[in-house]
Amino acid sequence: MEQCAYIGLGSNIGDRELKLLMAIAELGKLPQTKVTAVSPFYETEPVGGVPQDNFYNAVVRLNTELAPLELLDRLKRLETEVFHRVPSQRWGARSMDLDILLYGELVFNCEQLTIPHPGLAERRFVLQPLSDIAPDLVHPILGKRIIELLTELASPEQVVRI
Ligand code: PH2
Ligand code: MG
Ligand code: MG
Repeated sequence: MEQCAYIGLGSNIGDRELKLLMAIAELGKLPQTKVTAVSPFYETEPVGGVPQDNFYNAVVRLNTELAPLELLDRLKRLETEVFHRVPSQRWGARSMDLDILLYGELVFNCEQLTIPHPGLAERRFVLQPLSDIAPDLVHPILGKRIIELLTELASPEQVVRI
């Protein structure tokens, strides 16, 4: 069955804007998947305490028939095969990070994958672009709209629309 999934994109190595554009094109090439919305791009302060360059972040909405773990496998393959991502420190710099943020109203947890993404509600670099394309979407665990989560967020991290 076709589902609506939201993917977080992030890059802080190389030509970050080009990488986001390439990632969106690659997502559009996935089988049984269509890109149905793309957020603006943001330059964002790195979160997590590791000194590193600013990220570019964005969020994409997909309509997909891929099951969550199939989608995860496809995203991991894009990260390594197209963007040559190498294993790095947790929270460290990355050529491309593709995270499943939400998948319909699914609440799911296994060793490799947690949906909704556990950091979603605390990260301005996710909530800001997500609220640009889906302000009224309700978080399936917290029961709040994305725009509310963004408004309530206390964290001072800088996100600047480019
Ligand atoms: N991703 C991380 C850690 N910190 N900070 C920003 N600004 N943007 C990210 O995409 C990001 C991060 C781990 O995935
Ligand atoms: Mg991530
Ligand atoms: Mg990731």
